[in-house]
Amino acid sequence: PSLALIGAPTDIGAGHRGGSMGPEALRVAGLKQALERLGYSVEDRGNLNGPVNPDQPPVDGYRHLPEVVEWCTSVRDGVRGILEDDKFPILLGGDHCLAIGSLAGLAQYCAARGEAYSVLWLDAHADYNTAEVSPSGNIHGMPLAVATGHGPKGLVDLGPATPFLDPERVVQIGIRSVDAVEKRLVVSSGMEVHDMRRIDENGMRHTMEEALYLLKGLGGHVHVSFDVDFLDPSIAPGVGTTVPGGPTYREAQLCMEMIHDSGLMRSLDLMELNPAYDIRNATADLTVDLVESLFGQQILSRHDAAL
Ligand code: DIR
Ligand code: MN
Ligand code: MN
Ligand code: MN
Repeated sequence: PSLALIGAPTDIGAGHRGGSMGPEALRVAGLKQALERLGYSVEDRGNLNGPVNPDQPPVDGYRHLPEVVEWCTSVRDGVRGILEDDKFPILLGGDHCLAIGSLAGLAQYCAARGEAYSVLWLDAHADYNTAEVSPSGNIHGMPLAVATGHGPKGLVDLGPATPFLDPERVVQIGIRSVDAVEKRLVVSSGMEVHDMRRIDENGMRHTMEEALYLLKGLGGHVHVSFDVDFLDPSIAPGVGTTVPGGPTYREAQLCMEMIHDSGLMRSLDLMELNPAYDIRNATADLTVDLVESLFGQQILSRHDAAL
């Protein structure tokens, strides 16, 4: 199918400033041209608009809640619009709170067609905090809790119903930073969490085989939400919240190649890239490199993209 890029240039949900420059860094790294080289037609819909970051402390456990609601509403409508045009949406973040918007847009689209959807969440963090347990109040640490129904009015009701994501349809890969109380919520959530311990023990290959087998069995649309801090900081310094011990370059490439080969992916978020922390745009370049694998680039044969 044809692909459509849409940028959400904001760091409204993060604790560090600079993620707002992520969409442009991905463009500078040649994301559109790389996908075109793989044979896709790619439309760049430009950037969404939203409120500036007021840089305020949390109120009632949330930083910038009204602004996050505004941004996520426009991301929801932008992503749903791309799906309704029968195109594959690629959201360029922006911090990971915006995934609330892309999941809500996808949920609306799928609900209108009686389809189900599942989520493959590539991240160092579980992103399952609530205001009550979050140590920061930053909403980028909360998107999966919100989508599964645990969060503030204004966000939990962005989809076709509350909740708008079934935790049994969430598979996480790469997790290695979960806050103290968040752990309990994650363990009882019903999400399938492949943390780094499991990747160490079973390897990326078996981890992805299990993850993709589960997603295939669940059926429906599969959304991939890629938080760039999933990657080891030695190869991906350009994020606000690095956590040591992430997937290596080879492990990340294999992960992306296996997602591609499964043929399951129908939409994508590229989140948390922060050029203010990057080194000569290397993390944006790496992200584009990994996206090429996600869309079918292989070392030798390049069989026709299954998408
Ligand atoms: C931490 C950091 N768990 C928090 N979260 C994320 O503030 O809730 N960093 N997602 O990227
Ligand atoms: Mn993260
Ligand atoms: Mn995240
Ligand atoms: Mn490349």
